[in-house]
Amino acid sequence: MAQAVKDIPAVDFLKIRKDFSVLDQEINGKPLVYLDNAASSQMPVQVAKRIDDYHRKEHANVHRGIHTLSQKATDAFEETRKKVRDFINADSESEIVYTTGTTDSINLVANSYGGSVLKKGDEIILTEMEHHANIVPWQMVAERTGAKIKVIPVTDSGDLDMDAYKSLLSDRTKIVAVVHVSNALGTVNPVKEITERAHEQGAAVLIDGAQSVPHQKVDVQEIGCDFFAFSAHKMCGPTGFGILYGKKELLEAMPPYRGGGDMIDKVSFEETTYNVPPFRFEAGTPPIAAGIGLGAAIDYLNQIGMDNIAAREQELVEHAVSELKKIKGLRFIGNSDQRASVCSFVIDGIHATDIGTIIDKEGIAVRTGHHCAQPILKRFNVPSTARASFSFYNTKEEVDRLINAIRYAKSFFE
Ligand code: C6P
Repeated sequence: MAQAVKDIPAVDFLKIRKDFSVLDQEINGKPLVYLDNAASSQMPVQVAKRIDDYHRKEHANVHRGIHTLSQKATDAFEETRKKVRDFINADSESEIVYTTGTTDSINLVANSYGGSVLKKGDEIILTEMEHHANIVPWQMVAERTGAKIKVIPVTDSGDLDMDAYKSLLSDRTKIVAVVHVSNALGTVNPVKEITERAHEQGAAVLIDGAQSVPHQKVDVQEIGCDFFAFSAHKMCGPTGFGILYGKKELLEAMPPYRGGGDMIDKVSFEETTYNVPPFRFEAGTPPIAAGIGLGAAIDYLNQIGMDNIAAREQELVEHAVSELKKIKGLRFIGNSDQRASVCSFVIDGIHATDIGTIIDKEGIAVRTGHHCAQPILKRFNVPSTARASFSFYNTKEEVDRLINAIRYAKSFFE
């Protein structure tokens, strides 16, 4: 992911920032500095307008009506599937399943794939840095099937211990589920290598891409993974919508996860047969407007270019790291060389919540807490961290305001 700052082409990010009207406001009497992008990114006016237009002019249910308005809504909704296919370089649209977000995507795989292949004594490999969304669904299916969970440990720098991973793999391993970019540490994991090793043992691989897809070019065929999950609301799109990529042959062999309308072929009280993927996994009326919104978000990101976005965010995070390092008593939780746009830290003698509360009064929004990743905080022996997470629409001046506000917060405790 790391890209030299000098490689950034002439993209006018200050002009782009004007698309995000939400940023143009005061919080507690100070200009807002929004550095909680890992929790949810902001939406540009182009995406908001597309969703609004749909509601005003195109709304009807999808996949059901032969009437023109329903056809129009269906076409717009299905257009997103093609955009997602191209955005992550999937082989076909039928590999793109609509879900309500990363959490839903992982639950789908754990229940449908995990529930049908796992047997007593089989093993699922996770990492110590997983978000709860990539832990709890596996614990639930492990309990049901008798499978066991093994965990790849994390080194002091916040990297995966790849030697430990290799020694955990065996012919008992059936699934490896790994986060691409850690929301709590910022570490970018070597998902291609992880996938290759797992495949050597015949295990399937799921990548949690919630924090990678918004920040870098992702190519699922290049990674080689079997499943890949992400959420629209972290990539300039709306809440309530997400994607599960799954290899065609795996999706075709998987049983449905939820029952209802749209996921069936024929229904009778004697026997029900199911639709083909991806529709087999999409029961009920979907979040149509949100799906169309994701399509508009992808158009928006493509217009800027994912490589430009990655380079811009790398510049911001490098500036933040070098300035944060100068603050006495500040310790990074996660200090990998392979870091994406997240800085997670603690400061001696100050609770993270106090940092967050004081700097909020200065208009600065960061997340504090366990970031829904309690095991990795336990690994580093801290109950919570303060986390600044960056997007391409942030500025160096905003990073400087963060640094000043942290120094100000610190002064209360000296
Ligand atoms: N992390 C954060 O502040 P959903 O809620 O389904 O859109 O995404 C869940 C999820 C899964 N994996 C990773 C790596 C994530 O970062 C998240 C969401 C947010 O870090 C909210 S807890």
